[in-house]
Parts: sequence; structure tokens; C-alpha cells
Amino acid sequence: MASPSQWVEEALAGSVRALAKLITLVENEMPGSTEALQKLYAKTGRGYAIGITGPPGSGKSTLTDKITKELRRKNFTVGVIAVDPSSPFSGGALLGDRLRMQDITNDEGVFVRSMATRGTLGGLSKATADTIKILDAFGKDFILIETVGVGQDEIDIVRTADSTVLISVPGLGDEIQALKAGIMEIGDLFVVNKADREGADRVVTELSLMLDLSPPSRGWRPQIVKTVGTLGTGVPELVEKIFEHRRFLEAGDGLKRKRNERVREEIVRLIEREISKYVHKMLKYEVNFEDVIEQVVARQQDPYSYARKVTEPFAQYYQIYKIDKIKPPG
Ligand SMILES: Nc1nc2c(ncn2[C@@H]2O[C@H](COP(=O)(O)OP(=O)(O)OP(=O)(O)O)[C@@H](O)[C@H]2O)c(=O)[nH]1
Ligand SMILES: [Mg+2]
Repeated sequence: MASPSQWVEEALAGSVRALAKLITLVENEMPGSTEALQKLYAKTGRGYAIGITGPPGSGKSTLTDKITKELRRKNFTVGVIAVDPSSPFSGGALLGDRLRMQDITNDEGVFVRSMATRGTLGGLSKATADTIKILDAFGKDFILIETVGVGQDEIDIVRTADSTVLISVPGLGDEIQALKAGIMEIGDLFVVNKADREGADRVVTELSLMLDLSPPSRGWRPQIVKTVGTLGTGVPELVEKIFEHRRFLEAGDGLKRKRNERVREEIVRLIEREISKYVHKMLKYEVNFEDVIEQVVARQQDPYSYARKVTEPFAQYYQIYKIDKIKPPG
């Protein structure tokens, strides 16, 4: 049986089958997944990630399909990750059916993957971030990530993108209101989709007024594009604006800063995960945790002191390290 490390080699050599297996492995955090990521990490950093987010039914999949086709026309290869936080199903036909991406899945320059909710908080954004890396290492020029923009998990997902497209549509009534709630500032490009419907121009005006009120983030004034996803109207302009944003980031230190910030957060999260693995193991095998729970419930001890006691080895290590730094040996 092939090992994850062989899959990495095969995927890097161009095998789509190995690529799909690797993503499943990493998505489910199966044994060998970290080793696989370690192995391919050096090959990442070339692809450009585009987040596509907006309310349910706003046309994310339709636009993702059309943007993909436009990028293909320009001879770029594309990876698509369709994230559905509300669905317990993953990678399968159920999600695939809902995607309006039939013909791009028959194009060998495109790889489409659906991703559904993961067990733990933050699990979905880690799975997505890791899948972006795999597609990047595989050689995809662009990686599109479609996700409903609602909760923290989705905002974390979007933050793994280099450029973020926020979609709104006329007729929802509270679409701008919904965008305001914390998500507005993550948009680099604003799309008003379903421009064939009444009220699109009003949404553009409202968005524009709102962007006038918020100071441009690091010198970039977010752009607004009207589209009709079903017809592809406005999509070449949208792609051109995405390229413009990319050029803007690359001309200054924007892209580097974004990526540095992302790596910083990633390292911190990984360290926390590693430490928390030990903590859980320790609580499972080494400590009579059930008794402790009883004692805390009975107010015979408090949870704060217990947590401090359990993490004492870390505290001690840190102390020693600090003292060593201040007074070098000798
Ligand atoms: N009239 C009109 N309909 C559109 C347009 N773009 C997409 N639609 C339709 O809107 C519906 C939803 O489109 P999707 O692309 O599935 O939207 P989505 O945001 O991916 O939906 P979820 O993933 O379910 O949140 C479909 O029936 C599309 O055909 C448009 O520009 N105009
Ligand atoms: Mg969709």
C-alpha cells in the first residue's frame, strides 16, 4: 500500500489521484498527514488564493465557476475549494450536486474539492488552509475558496486568502447590514451580483457610501463590480480588479505582510495544538481527572489552581529558559 509520503511524491509529479488522497488524509487529520504537509511545505508559496464569500444563494458557486473559466482562458490553472460549514457531508456528490460547476470539473486544468464541517472549532479553517497548501504545491496558479460569510470559522477561512471578494445581491433588504457585522473590513473587492435584478444600482451606491466612510485599509480602496453570474457579465472586469489588487499587494509590502501575519498565527496555533495534545493525553492517562472534577464541583478545590498545577511543567520550563537567557551559563 502506498504511504502518504509516496502520495506527496506522486502528487508533486502530477497525479490527480494522489492529490485527492492527500487532501482526504489531511482533511481528516489521519496518521501521516502532518508528515505529508512537512514534506510539501517547501513547494508552497507560489499560488494565489482568492476568497469568495457572501450570503447563502448570492451566487458564490456561479461566480466561482465563471471566474475559473476566465482564469482558464488566460491559461492559468485553478484549484477550487467549496466550503460548506453547515453540511456534515464532505467531498462527495451531495455537495457536488449543489455546485454549479459541471463543466469546470471536466477540465484537467481545474481541481474542485468540496469541504464540509469538521469536528472541532477551527478544524474547518485548518483543513481549508492545509488544502490550499496542497493545491499550491501541486502547482495551481490560483486557488479559489468559496464559503458562506457568516461565523468566525468562515472569517478565518477568508483570512487565508490573498484577495477576498465579498458578494452582495439586491433584494435581501439587510444585505449591507449583514456585511457590516464584522465582515466588511475583510473585503478587497465588492461584487453586486444578480445585477439583472431591480435595485442593483442602489446596492452599489450604498456600498460606495459605506466604503467612503471607512478609511482605505493600507492604501487600497476596495473596488465594486456589478455582475450577472449566470451570464458571466462583469466577470472579466472582476478578474481584472482581482489582478489589480494582487499587483497592488505585490508592489508594496502588502502581500508579504499578509503572509507573514498568516504564518505567525499559524505557528502559534500549531504550538497550541501540540501542547493541547499533551494536556489531553495527560488528563486521560496520568491524572485521576474524574476525582478532580468531583472535587471542583464540591468546591473542595477551584478550577484555576488545578489548571495552574497541571501546567506547572510549562511554567517551570519557561522560567528556566528565561533565567538562561538573562544569565548565560558560565
Ligand atoms: N437572476 C440571477 N440569478 C443568479 C445570478 N447568479 C446566480 N444566480 C442564481 O442564484 C441561485 C444561487 O446561486 P449559487 O451560485 O448556487 O449561489 P451560492 O451563493 O453558491 O449558494 P450557496 O452555496 O447555497 O450558499 C442559482 O439558482 C443561480 O442560478 C444572477 O446574476 N442573476
Ligand atoms: Mg454555493
